[in-house]
Amino acid sequence: MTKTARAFTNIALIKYWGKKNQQLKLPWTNSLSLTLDRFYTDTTSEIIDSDKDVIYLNESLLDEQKSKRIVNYLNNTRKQFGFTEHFKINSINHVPTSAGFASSASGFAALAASIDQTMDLKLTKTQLSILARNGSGSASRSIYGGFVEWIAGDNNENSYAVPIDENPDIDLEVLSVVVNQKAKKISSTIGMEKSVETSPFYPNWVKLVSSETIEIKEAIKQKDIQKIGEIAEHNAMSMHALTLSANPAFTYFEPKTVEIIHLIQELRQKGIMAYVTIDAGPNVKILGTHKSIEQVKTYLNNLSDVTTVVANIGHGIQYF
Ligand code: 2P0
Repeated sequence: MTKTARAFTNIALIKYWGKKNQQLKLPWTNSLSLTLDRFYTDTTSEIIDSDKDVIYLNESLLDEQKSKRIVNYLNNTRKQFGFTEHFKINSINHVPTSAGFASSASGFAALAASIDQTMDLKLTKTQLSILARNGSGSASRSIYGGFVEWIAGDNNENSYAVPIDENPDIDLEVLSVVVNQKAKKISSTIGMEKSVETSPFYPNWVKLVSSETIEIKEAIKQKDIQKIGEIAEHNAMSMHALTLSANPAFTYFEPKTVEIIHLIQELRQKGIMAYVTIDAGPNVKILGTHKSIEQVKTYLNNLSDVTTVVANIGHGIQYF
């Protein structure tokens, strides 16, 4: 029986923004995320009698161009583990583009888990995190549920995620606010490369991440949602400052993104506890309690052209 591997996506509270090794996807800094329950990828892999992999995404066969990244990944995995089998991969993304999340985190985490299962590699969670990272950096964190830290490391064996608290008893929700579903002009891979190479603030970012990671871990331990939100918002804004200070400068923000940032600042003045975090795109994620997120939603309903989806804390890798 072919088992399905399910991985959930995650939102970084301390962002991963810059690699010191492109091939292995070794980051310059640690990062820390929250796994979410609403968005996930289900993947199966079957061994086929062929010298080519066949990849289906959402039930459509991918052409050579579109399957290139996955086939390269499978080639590297075959080389690394010393097997020669090829696969029919079936991957269903329950990460609607309408929710404004990238699917590479859940996608590569589910693929790594599925290959481990099919080839009976018996990888530990740490080894699985490394294998997921080789596909996409943020995927290393989707092996675990709850709060997860990716330890930067400096080689392929010591760069992996560790769980901070997989089942936190905390009233924290994430509201995803979609302002634009178009594909971004500058991929995160290119965006982080430009930031590392040209932003004069990059060395400061490395220092900032190291202190904010310590602070947010303490806030998580204390279940201090206000502190978690303050740190996450500041960290996200600092990441976007790297794009604005790159040369040439660029930004993922659109007018609506800025409008929502201002709205959340105003709502805080009114006593509503909500904070923003933004990835490599224009969509905004809002952190708050169940009550404050309900309040934020009523204000956002007055804005035109935005859709919202609420997520709670999600699990690590599952098989069924
Ligand atoms: C993160 N992002 O920590 C950061 C914050 C986007 C902004 O990880 O090049 O798809 O495949 O390792 O993981 C998105 O980048 O990049 C990302 P690659 P990835 O979630």
